[in-house]
Amino acid sequence: MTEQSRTVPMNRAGSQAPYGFEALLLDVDGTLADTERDGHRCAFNAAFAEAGLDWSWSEALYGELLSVTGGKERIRHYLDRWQPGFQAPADLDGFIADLHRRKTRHYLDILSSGRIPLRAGVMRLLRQARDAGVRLAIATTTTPENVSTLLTCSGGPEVVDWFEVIAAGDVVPAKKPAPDIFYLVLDRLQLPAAACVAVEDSANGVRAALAADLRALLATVNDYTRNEDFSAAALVTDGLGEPDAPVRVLQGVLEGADHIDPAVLGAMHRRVYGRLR
Ligand code: XBP
Ligand code: MG
Repeated sequence: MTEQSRTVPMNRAGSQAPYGFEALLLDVDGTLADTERDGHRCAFNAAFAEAGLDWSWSEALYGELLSVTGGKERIRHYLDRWQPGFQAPADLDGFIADLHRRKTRHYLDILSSGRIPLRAGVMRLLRQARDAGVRLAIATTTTPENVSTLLTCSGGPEVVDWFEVIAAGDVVPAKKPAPDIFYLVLDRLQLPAAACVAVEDSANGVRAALAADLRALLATVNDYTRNEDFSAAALVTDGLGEPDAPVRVLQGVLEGADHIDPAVLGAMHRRVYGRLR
């Protein structure tokens, strides 16, 4: 089965819309795990060194480069903006693709070392959603193999199959903030946006989700994204939290809860759509 869509047995509960929504659509980088600073950034730098290039993306510079989604697109943006004098080879696309293949190899090594844990609450929420019969899907800009390796190495070998759809990377013509990847997931799930909840970590991701009319949208910010514009998200927190580690609410309401679970997401969904969709 390709990465874009998987058919797995109905969730354990086998029920539909247990909390008023049928599917949970999750972003990967920055949402499931803080992969950018110590993962992707280090892999890019290792690829540059391996290719004999004296480029090195600092944490600060990488924070600026994250405004461009997609690793290949990010390299091209870096060349245009920060290396205007670079003598690019005639086949620039091929040069960038080769650098990105090298980067992905280094990134998979980093993931396989287990150095990038899932964010607090992610496994709990996935289990709770799955047990409640909420369908799970991924909508990400990153390379498909990065997703399965992160889920396997940081979640467990069984976690990949919890996702009915994994839509990732170049499977769509336009990456976030374009809505394409979310449209692909909704199409594979055969669901309207109003039947779903989405979770993102960046302004690009929020824009992409909202452009796909996924208005029941939680943003869980991180160090790279906390100063971005999340005003259009239904709920903004500093993460998913845990029962013994309350989240901080940056926008919206938790109605007495102190961490994100399917009931909180269902309440957010009801606030957005009302009881009747
Ligand atoms: C984040 C991205 C990705 C990663 C790098 O994806 O924009 O491009 O930064 O991964 P998302 P690749 O937040 O949508 O999960 O180099 O494989 O693109
Ligand atoms: Mg992200």
